[in-house]
Amino acid sequence: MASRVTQPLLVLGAFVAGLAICFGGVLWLTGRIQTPTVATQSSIGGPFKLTDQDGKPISDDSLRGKPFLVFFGFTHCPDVCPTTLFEVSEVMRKLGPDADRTAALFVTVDPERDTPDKLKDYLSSFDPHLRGITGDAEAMAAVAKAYRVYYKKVPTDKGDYTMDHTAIVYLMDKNGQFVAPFNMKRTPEQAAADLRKYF
Ligand SMILES: [Cu+2]
Repeated sequence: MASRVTQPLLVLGAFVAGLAICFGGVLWLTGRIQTPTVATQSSIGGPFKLTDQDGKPISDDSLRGKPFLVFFGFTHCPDVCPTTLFEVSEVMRKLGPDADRTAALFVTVDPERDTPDKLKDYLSSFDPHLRGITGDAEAMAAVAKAYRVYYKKVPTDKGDYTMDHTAIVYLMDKNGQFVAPFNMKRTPEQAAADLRKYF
């Protein structure tokens, strides 16, 4: 299977390691990064005005003062997204009451199917601090671009489709500035302790 990658990505080694594409339940890592454009940290992320799983507006402004995690995915994802959301939920659980001092966004790359209702239903299986983010196709394309997230619709056999997408958890600081990819390959305790440093 040809690897499906990607717009110019980042210089950070961690990003290379973190670039995972989820397709048909298979997680694979790829080292095929095209000519890197040098991305400064501040060039990742940025302003957005979208809709959460309750149908309420959510913007970067509304998150000011809290460090937050951002993960792009889609509710029909067979493997990578639910795994990651489970891991993020564990981190939130370890934070206890302090989880209110942070936020975790699950931003859909499949707004066609991931309506607020669908996101709400899906996220009911995970920690309540997770917020599902959707919007129209254009707005989602813009936010994905801002985070340098690659995604692509891939038809499946039955006339259905799945999505390839970048699967990095981004850590943003309380000013909404990108810090680093958030390392999920450690215990929830360690990850929670790391996140606390940005309160
Ligand atoms: Cu996924």
